[in-house]
Amino acid sequence: MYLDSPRSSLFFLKYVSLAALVFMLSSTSYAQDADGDGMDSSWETQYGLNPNEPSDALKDGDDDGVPNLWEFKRSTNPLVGLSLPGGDAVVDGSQATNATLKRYATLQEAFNAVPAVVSGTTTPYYAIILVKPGVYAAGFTASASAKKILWIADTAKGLVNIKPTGTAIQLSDTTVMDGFVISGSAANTGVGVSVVPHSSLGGVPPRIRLNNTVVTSRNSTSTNVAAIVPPQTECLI
Ligand SMILES: [Ca+2]
Ligand SMILES: [Ca+2]
Repeated sequence: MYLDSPRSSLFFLKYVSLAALVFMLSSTSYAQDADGDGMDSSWETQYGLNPNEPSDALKDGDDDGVPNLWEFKRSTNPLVGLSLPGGDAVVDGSQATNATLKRYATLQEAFNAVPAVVSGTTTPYYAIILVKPGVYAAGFTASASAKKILWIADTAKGLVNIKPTGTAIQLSDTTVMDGFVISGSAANTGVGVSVVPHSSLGGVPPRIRLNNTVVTSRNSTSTNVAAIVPPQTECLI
């Protein structure tokens, strides 16, 4: 059904076949992380990353849509585009939610469904959610739970447009979003992307990357202005 999109097809197939293994694809144990970016120094050196530069964690050297940090946490190769981890949930607004299939009608349901930690541990889990094309009338708020999530818009079949009336998205922990259009309704109220650090981060702003993502026509006080707040948050675009 997604065969015209090699990247999303592989992603989807891996999602189906590896869903049962998702909790096993977790933390590879390495000894040292000199720059504190979540990736072990020896792994970074092995794959040509900089073990003394934390900003490479959210970059995507092989352009497969999966940032280096997720490649490390999910034990895939950051230099090979066909080496992809399995997804944890699919959002499809055209179909009813079916938790057994890990398919959800809304972004919030998918956020709520993916795990925050590796099963049976306190180790953070790096989840991946694929979002099918469509106009989504509700975004999501991540304030309730600290979760590290990669959101990938499946743009092969069309636009993935998050278009609610109020604030579209509130992020509170490490997040990468790739391929989205976040736009305002006619009322044009609310912020596009709001960042509120989760209490467990001790006031440290989470790392955020919006890749191939457009935020437009959203602001709480004026019209036709994109808004990402607060501006001091580390945010790679
Ligand atoms: Ca690094
Ligand atoms: Ca990658």
